[in-house]
Amino acid sequence: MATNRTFTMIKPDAVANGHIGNILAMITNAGFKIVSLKLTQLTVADAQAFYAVHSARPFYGELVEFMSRGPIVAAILEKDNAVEDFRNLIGATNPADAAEGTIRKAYATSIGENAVHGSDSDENAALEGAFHFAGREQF
Ligand code: 3AN
Repeated sequence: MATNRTFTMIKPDAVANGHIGNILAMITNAGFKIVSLKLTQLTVADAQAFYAVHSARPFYGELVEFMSRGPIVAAILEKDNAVEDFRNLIGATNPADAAEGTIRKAYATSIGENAVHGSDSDENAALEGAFHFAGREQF
């Protein structure tokens, strides 16, 4: 996958709270093009695999339970400097530290339930996008 792509999920908290439309608007208004998009739900096994890198962290069980408890929106986004620019758009992991104008400042409720995921590297963006989308679903 090209390095101008990143991967995001609108997490179960933000979907349940009715924020899909507003979050997608913030994403497209910031200049990202949506190249893949779906409403889906992670199984417990999916969430364990997706967050395997965090398996030794104390919050892993809570994170897996949260991420599999309801529907999410998965998307691949395209923009120059996509990974870094999207991390700036979503804001700090803890919404208490997130800057004004960021998605987490607007919609996250806690460090665990923080509304959106954004890939942290080009390599992970490619892996995470491929986790959710077949090649024919990437435009
Ligand atoms: P980010 O999502 O900003 O990249 P990571 O990669 O450190 O943050 O953490 C992945 C996810 O794990 C977060 N989005 C959040 O849902 C959860 N998480 C991170 N830190 C904590 C924590 N201290 N307590 C509970 N959940 C956490």
